[in-house]
Amino acid sequence: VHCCTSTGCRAANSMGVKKNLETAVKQHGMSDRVQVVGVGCMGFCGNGPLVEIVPQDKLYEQVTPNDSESIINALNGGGIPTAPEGDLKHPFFARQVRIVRETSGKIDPEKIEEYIAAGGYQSLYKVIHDFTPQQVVEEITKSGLRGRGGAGYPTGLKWATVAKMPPGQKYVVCNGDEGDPGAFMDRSVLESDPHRVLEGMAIAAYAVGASEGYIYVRAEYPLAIERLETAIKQAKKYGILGSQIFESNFDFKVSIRIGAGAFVCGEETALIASIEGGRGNPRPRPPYPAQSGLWDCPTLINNVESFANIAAIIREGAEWYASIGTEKSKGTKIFALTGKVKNNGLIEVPMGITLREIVEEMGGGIPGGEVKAVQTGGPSGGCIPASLLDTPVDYESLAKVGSMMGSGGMVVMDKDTSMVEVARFYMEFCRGETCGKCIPCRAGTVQMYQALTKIINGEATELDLVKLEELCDMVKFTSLCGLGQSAPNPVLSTLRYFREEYLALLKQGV
Ligand code: FMN
Repeated sequence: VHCCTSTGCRAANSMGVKKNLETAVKQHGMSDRVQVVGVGCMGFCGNGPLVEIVPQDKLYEQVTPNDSESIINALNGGGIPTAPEGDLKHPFFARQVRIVRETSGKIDPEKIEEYIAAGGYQSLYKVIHDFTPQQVVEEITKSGLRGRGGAGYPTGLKWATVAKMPPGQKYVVCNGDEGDPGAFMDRSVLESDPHRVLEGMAIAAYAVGASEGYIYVRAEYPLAIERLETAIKQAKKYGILGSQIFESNFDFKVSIRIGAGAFVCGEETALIASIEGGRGNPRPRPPYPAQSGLWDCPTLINNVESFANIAAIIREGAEWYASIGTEKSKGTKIFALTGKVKNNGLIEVPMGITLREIVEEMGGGIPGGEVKAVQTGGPSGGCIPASLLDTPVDYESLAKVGSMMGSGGMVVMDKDTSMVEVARFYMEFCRGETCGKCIPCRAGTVQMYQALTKIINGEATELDLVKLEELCDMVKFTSLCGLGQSAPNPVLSTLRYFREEYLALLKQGV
């Protein structure tokens, strides 16, 4: 009996459900046949707490502690569970292709033995014994994997750059800062399968010649931190992290660094400054972290989901991975599907699937309503109108329609949503999160916020709208880092597709 113990279900008291399931198993005298396992995220977070009966493939949703007894009683051949039964054949589950999340919700994230039993750490063993570091870089390059942290930079190319730097101290850093509103993919991966991320980091370290690594996780993710700590301890005990891994000459140790909840600290140069103990401010690039990063040493920084793809690529081969997705966007992507859509939660889908398939088939559409827009890419992304729902989800197509893949937030909006309010919401976020180091972003986000408020209050004229557009361009092209460079995107995309909503709020005259 699998019971989700990740943050989403925990918030709805899945720990109470698990405790009562355990008691019921004992009371029914089934302890010799039935085991209650606390597993990671199953993905259907909006309908939690979730309980799955394996191997019967039965899913129960919105389970309360009071339902637990009836679930175990039914297993024992008596009665029907009082919790609603879910449908594992629903497109929400059936259309997923699980690579990163292949064992999420299926194993106990606090037990390394379960990860190993599911094939975990075999890829690390394989590269250490059968691959040269250069062959690992070539394999990742051939797979076509691109960074899942937002920008989609080719992972193999980044690894090659760090590998080519002269031997000496190098670092591998995992970016688990995940600050976008509406995004919780990386939290779920860290909570549900911490060893998968550690394995990816260790393979990367072997490939680029690093012996030390850091995982930067935001303090708002206490369960992810706790499970990572446990995972690191267990891996050390098994000789999988530390010195002479798998009795080879390869050493790799990993430490956790806890962020204090600043969105800008997810930007790679700010993240490096934060790990070094300084203020999390970005700096101009070049030099890129791959050339000069942590303590001026070559540093490989990848996102949680990027690292979590690595073990499967090594196990199944680059060609297999490259056969999934589109010509330029390979593999799968996890999205946090939220907003007005019926089915809320995490989905892992092949690149190239359309927004319509995600929102209408998997998400079940908007009950009794119509989709007005889908926001992707968080505060750096944009709002895509319903007329473009047939857009394939890949890096290039999303950029073409004025949004971006981003890290995986996907918020569905209905016709009651004011798009000007949406633009102001993201601008309020950026205004609060700007580090203040460069003037365009520090002053620009405040001024854009003020301009949007003036429009919403019905006090702006057409001239104010023109000024807002000029301001967007200025901030976009002159800010120091990606935060400012992309902060105008939600305004620009809503102006592009929903201009009439802005115009309707303007007062006459200049
Ligand atoms: N990348 C992440 O992986 N997680 C984040 O939370 C994150 N936040 C960012 C916030 C800002 C303001 C900016 C400009 C960038 C952010 N990035 C984030 C992107 C990182 O700078 C970097 O590109 C990424 O970690 C590289 O990993 P990847 O190649 O695997 O995507």
